[in-house]
Amino acid sequence: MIAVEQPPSGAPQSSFGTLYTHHVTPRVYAILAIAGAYGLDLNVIYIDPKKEESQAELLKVNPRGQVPTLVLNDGFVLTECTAIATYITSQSDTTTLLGNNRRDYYQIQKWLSFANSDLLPAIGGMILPIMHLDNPMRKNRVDCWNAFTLDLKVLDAQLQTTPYLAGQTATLADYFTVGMMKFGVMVFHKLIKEQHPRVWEWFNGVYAEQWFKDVAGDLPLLSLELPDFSTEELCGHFVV
Ligand SMILES: N[C@@H](CCC(=O)N[C@@H](CS)C(=O)NCC(=O)O)C(=O)O
Repeated sequence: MIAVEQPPSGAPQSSFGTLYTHHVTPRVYAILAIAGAYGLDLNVIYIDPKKEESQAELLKVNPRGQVPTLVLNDGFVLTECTAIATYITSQSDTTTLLGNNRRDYYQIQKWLSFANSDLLPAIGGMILPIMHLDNPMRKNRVDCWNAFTLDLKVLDAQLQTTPYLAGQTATLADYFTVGMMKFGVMVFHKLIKEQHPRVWEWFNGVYAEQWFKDVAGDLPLLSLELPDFSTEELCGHFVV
């Protein structure tokens, strides 16, 4: 028998913020359950992605148009389900759900990342087609192109507001993201430089830190003949 541990109660009872979600999304179950168990007064807005007006409401707070999105009452916006789940859980200062020590905490972060970026896409990729539902996963290069260009806009919007992703100083978020972007920049440097000069400036500034560059290596900017990734014609031809 599997014993399911109940989250302890005792969190503050004040109005907390608004959570945007879809009616069915596995990314939100734990967030809503823990918020409920901790008595957080969360206003939940169910977005219907098929309805333009509804989706427009979400786009006002998250240009990526994704759920979950958490908006606190002071206007602070948090996206990414793992960050939201951790934030909601940490509202109880007696919680045991974040482990007993720092090692536990980082193991928990590992499992959140694993479940979100490996497990769920694998399950969705199998089940959604069976249910004849649109598969929002990155199924071909057109999808990836659309996601990438939108992600650049999200980075740009943040970097217009703060010098680094999480504020005034460089953090793990910057080095981690720059590392993730290396090969994208090597191939799409022209686009980034022309359309997102602020992202280009930030990327190069972070990459230039000698201790980072020593590990990440040189950054050759390639001149490749690229297809027009945005064209519909690619659908079906270049499935990856
Ligand atoms: N990286 C985001 C992904 C969120 C995400 O893809 N949410 C889905 C619903 S579970 C969504 O909003 N899909 C619509 C879209 O990508 O346009 C996270 O981990 O929270």
